[in-house]
Amino acid sequence: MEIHNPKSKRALILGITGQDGSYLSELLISKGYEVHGIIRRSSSFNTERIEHLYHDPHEPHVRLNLHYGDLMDGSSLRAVISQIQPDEIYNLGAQSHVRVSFDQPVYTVEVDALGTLILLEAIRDAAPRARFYQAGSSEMFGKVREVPQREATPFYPRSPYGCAKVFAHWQTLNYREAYGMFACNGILFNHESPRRGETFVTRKITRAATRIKEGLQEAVYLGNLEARRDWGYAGDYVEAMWLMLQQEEAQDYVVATGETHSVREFVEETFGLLDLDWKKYVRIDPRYFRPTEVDLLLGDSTKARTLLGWQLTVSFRELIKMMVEADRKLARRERLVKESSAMIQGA
Ligand code: NAP
Ligand code: G4F
Repeated sequence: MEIHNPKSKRALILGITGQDGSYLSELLISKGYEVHGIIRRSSSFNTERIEHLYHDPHEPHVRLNLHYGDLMDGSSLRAVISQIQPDEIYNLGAQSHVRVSFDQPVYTVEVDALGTLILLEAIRDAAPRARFYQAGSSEMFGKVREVPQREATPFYPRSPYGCAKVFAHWQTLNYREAYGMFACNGILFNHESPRRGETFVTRKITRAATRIKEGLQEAVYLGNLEARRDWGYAGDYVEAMWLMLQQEEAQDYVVATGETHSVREFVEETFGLLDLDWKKYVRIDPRYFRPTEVDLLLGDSTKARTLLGWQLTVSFRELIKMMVEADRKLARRERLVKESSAMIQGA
């Protein structure tokens, strides 16, 4: 199987400020790519996860190039794509929180479903030969029709977010078949890291447990502890995205660990690493339950492992340890800042 020489290839990333965008940028830069990203204007900085990769564009060693744009704004996307002429385009941009999608269903569908279509149209118009990656989700399997879930498993989405991702999946596939575009869907199961957004359950747990350990917080409020997820490490998953775009033929792939664990197990493991009895600190709040839940996710990534040669490097327990260690450092810093400001006030 031929792997194209990535030297001096140009990539454009939508969602570059998010968890996956930051890991993917690091990966592509390490492979010698010229990386471009679309960012949204916000009233305060939202580029914390990629600050370490950013260099002054007037310096010769510039590695990361940022452009203002939005998935809802086709003209800005078309202009950037037309100017850059990327070899590869990764659509990681989304309102990605499932619970929030019940509160903002129309907005979520606009960005995640319609936004993908707007982007596909811009690519078809301005750079039809660019290779395209669409960030699909195991949330599309929803009320699962078979266990484990694989590429051929029928979708049964259980949230506005899941429905929007199903639309984007089929549009991507349709652009591949209708216009011969090199467009791939990655059907990625949950993947986490120390850079995970703080309102997703894994990070919420590691952040809370380490703050409790440092005396900064007394309890954490969670929803459904019985839901089961197939959790992997984000750094491994962006490698799969890249591999998909290096193949001779565009296809869709499931990316998963093949292990499933409950939220309760995640809690037990996290608090256990900190020598804390989780039952003393975890409270249940109905606010965090969803109108419809995805009870069980377990992926079969045989195709990705066989055709892409994709491999996992971080296990469930190693992932939790990595997140706990990073959040412990953060909590220690927070405690020190709090203590020194108390000392200054008392002086
Ligand atoms: P994330 O941390 O929430 O990042 C989402 C990114 O999308 C952010 O950069 C955000 O920008 C950007 N974005 C939001 N609305 C946008 C818009 N209207 N136009 C352009 N960009 C917009 O998500 P993630 O965990 O990295 O996930 C990356 C992608 O994979 C998402 O599409 C997600 O749905 C999908 N996915 C994630 C997982 C997972 O477990 N992490 C699993 C399956 C699929 P701001 O910083 O400006 O908000
Ligand atoms: O961490 P979560 O919010 O992730 P969820 O809903 O599985 O979605 C994530 O993974 C998808 C892939 O399957 C992505 F497509 C999506 O973008 C996102 O990255 O919730 C995981 C589970 C759920 O069953 C939820 O009900 O944890 C349960 N949970 C229990 N208490 C909680 C909480 N979830 C959150 N966010 N907050 C809680 O307090």
